[in-house]
Amino acid sequence: MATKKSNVDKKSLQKNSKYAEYDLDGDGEVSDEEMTKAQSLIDIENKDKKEDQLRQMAWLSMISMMVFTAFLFLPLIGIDRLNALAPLLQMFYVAQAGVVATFFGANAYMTSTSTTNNTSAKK
Ligand SMILES: [Ca+2]
Repeated sequence: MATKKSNVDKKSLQKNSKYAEYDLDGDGEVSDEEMTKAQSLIDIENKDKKEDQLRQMAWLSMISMMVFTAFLFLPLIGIDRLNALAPLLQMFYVAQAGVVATFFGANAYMTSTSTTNNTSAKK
């Protein structure tokens, strides 16, 4: 009776489980500590991907402003068309600069909060 109960208490992963890779020390058991470690690794990877994406957006905004400005100086675009599009162009520059400014502002804010957290954790 006691052996039957211990069999019910013992849990195992299904065959070819995607969680089997979280057995980091290879002892055949996925411990709570390994699951926590794996979760924090996933969180770090996701945060890294998110930061990469934000950086790419900021670069794209800066490059698009430069390319667009260079494009406007080409003789392909008539002065009358430029005058007609002036309000749209102003909006474009403000929006792109807003993306870049938000990126730098958010970065500065996150850096200051993480520095504050680190210094308060050391105390
Ligand atoms: Ca293990």
